[in-house]
Amino acid sequence: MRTVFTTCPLCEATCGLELTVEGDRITKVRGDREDDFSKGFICPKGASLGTLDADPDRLSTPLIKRDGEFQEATWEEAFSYIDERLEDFPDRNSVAMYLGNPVVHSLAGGLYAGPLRKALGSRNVFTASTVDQMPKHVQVGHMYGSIFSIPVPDIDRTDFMLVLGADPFSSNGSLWTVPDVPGRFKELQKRGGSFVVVDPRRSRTAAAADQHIVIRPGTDVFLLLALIHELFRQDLVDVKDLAEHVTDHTVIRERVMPFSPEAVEERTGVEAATIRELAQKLASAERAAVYGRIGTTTVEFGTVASWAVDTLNILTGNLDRPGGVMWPLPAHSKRGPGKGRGFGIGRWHSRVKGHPEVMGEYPAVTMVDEIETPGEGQVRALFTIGGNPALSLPNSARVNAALSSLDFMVSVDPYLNETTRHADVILPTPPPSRRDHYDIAFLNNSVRNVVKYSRAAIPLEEGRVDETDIFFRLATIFSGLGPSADLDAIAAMQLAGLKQQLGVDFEPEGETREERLLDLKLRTGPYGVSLKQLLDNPHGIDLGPLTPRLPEILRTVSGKIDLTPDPIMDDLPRVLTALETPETDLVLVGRRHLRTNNSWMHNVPALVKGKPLCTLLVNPGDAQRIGLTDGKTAQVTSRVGKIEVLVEVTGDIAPGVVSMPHGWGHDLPGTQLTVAQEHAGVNVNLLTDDLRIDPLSGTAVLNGTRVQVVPA
Ligand SMILES: Nc1nc2c(c(=O)[nH]1)N[C@H]1C(S)=C(S)[C@@H](COP(=O)(O)OP(=O)(O)OC[C@H]3O[C@@H](n4cnc5c(=O)[nH]c(N)nc54)[C@H](O)[C@@H]3O)O[C@H]1N2
Ligand SMILES: Nc1nc2c(c(=O)[nH]1)N[C@H]1C(S)=C(S)[C@@H](COP(=O)(O)OP(=O)(O)OC[C@H]3O[C@@H](n4cnc5c(=O)[nH]c(N)nc54)[C@H](O)[C@@H]3O)O[C@H]1N2
Ligand code: SF4
Ligand SMILES: [Mo]
Repeated sequence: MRTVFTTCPLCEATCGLELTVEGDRITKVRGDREDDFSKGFICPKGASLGTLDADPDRLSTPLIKRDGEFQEATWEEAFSYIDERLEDFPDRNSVAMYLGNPVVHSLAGGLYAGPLRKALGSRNVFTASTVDQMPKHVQVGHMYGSIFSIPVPDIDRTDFMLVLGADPFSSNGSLWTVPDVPGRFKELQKRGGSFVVVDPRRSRTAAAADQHIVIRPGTDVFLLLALIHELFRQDLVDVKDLAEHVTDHTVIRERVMPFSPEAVEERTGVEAATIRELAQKLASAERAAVYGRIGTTTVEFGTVASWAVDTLNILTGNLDRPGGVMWPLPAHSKRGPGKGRGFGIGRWHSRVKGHPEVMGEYPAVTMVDEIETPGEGQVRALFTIGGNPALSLPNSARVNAALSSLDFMVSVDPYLNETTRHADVILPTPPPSRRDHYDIAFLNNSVRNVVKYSRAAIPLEEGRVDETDIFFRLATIFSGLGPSADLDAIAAMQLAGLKQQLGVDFEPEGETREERLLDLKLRTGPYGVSLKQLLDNPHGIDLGPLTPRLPEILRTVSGKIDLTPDPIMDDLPRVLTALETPETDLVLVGRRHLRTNNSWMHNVPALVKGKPLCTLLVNPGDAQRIGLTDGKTAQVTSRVGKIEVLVEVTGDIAPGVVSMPHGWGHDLPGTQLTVAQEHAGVNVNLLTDDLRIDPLSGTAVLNGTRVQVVPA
């Protein structure tokens, strides 16, 4: 029996875990109380890591589909087969790649997802970002010059927080790495601070808040613009120390003129007086932070709403200031200021619908167009890497049909699920316990500067291939080096090149290629920590509270924060048109439950037991009007589809709104998910509309889908 300290890889909170390991099994999981950052916090998902890890449905060997049947294969066979089959697709754009959420949670993804995309050399790259946070990347790209410069609420030092379209008590934070969200909000209240939640549903976060403002879905943009309007009207704008770093802020006043509290009152369902008070609260707080998530990004005006969130933080002088919103500084990041090249989209456009490229990818919703539409450059092969587009993308029926029409498909994924059943080759990734962990992505969003590295808790079995090696191997295949190139030699060459580029003369240390690369990044990073130091500190190293980063962080050409980027300003007329278009239909929104993780953790018995989680929340008034009964089934219809789902009547959801979680619908044939199949639920994305996007970022509209509901 051994005790191993590691980091939970399941969500963005990055909690420290204390694992008890017996033989090749995790027999107990606890929150690591000595982890300086998470201080022992753990949620039901983290607590079930042992079961997830040992899930008998996990694949352990590659599968190759021959004559419609999956057969076990060796790794050599699988890689050779992929290499051979790729010869059928000389046009690289006919090979697409879809990268999903878990890619951001692994060292493999952090180090090699970029090179993998590059090696493929196809313009048809899609990721879960465009069903999620892409508006935020685009907005910060335009304002600060770099897509990853997303400021995070400094919750531990703030006095007031405004949370829109997020339920961090359930999601544990997103684009905001903040272990123990409930504890930190409680601390905020204890020291006399308060927080307000804007949500059409009384979420767990809304229930704990000092004030819950119920809003009509998809209308946060109007509320946010009205708040900006009020700051100007009441003369509450005060950019404080930001003055020297921002372009002229007074011009914003003109831009938001049409969006008075009175003008947006009806459309948002939020009373003008409430909006005025909220503006005062925000401006009068000593230190305040505005935070918007899924309900502000996967909507029609995601980019403008994201701009408005940061603009509120700037106009109240709360950007880059303790207790406001701040930029973390990861230990592996490059030291010092970089070149100000600015940011733009549309370096190339998608073949079928002419969507501009954003961050080198196209909107995930257009993947089906590229697969379905004949002609030169038509996508005929697909690599899915840690993604389940068959459930996670809007208009899933169309997605599934498109996936089944492909000539060749490869999935890098531990499960035979709704997506990978369409594959010709599945390359299974090892369970979490068998891999080294370092959070490349989330240290960028962390509420404290921390750093931690953990080696695999249990050694990888003989004959298994690590995910880092799968990515690296695929990259060499894409690069034309064949299925058996010498990865060590290539990595050594790359490391030498990087050393030269960074002008270092020390030899990076570590047992693996990835460790040596990480050591090089860390030692040349802003704190100069080494891999060895991290290995000596299994609970992580605290590098202190966030510190101001202006102007060093800016990458705009002007060297200033662009407060009024043209693409965003040019979208305001569209916002105004929408404001003037009344909307009375019943609309559908999403939600998350603490015991779920998108589509792929419903195979863990402890997480799906009890009351069904996949229900349609309906307000009692609506239920009565429509004739729906709690515990009975409703038929829900949208432009794209029709489903039947269990009804839960509750006053927690606003009138005129129904809510359903995503990631369910595990009753499709050809999968191997024993537990999930018994708790199948229904796929909400059979209703969401693939034609609705935020054009500035290509992000799908997943909240505010018009639906008709009747008793089934
Ligand atoms: N209606 C609606 N739809 C939504 C959302 C919503 O709010 N409403 N949310 C959207 C959001 S925010 C997101 S991020 C997307 C997620 O969309 P996806 O990323 O497409 O889907 P996931 O459900 O996260 O699926 C993850 C896949 O990775 C596999 N996997 C698990 N662990 C690993 C691993 O270690 N390595 C590899 N290679 N694979 C692994 C799983 O088996 C699964 O197939 O869904 C989006 N879809
Ligand atoms: N337990 C759990 N944790 C997760 C995940 C999970 O599936 N389960 N997924 C992870 C992923 S990939 C992500 S991206 C994050 C997302 O993290 P969050 O953004 O915190 O996600 P949600 O819990 O879906 O919260 C969104 C809230 O927005 C509300 N909402 C819907 N539409 C609107 C609207 O138009 N306006 C407003 N103001 N509110 C609206 C919903 O009612 C819901 O309460 O969570 C991550 N963490
Ligand atoms: S909150 Fe997230 S990181 Fe923490 S234990 Fe739960 S799933 Fe893991
Ligand atoms: Mo996400």
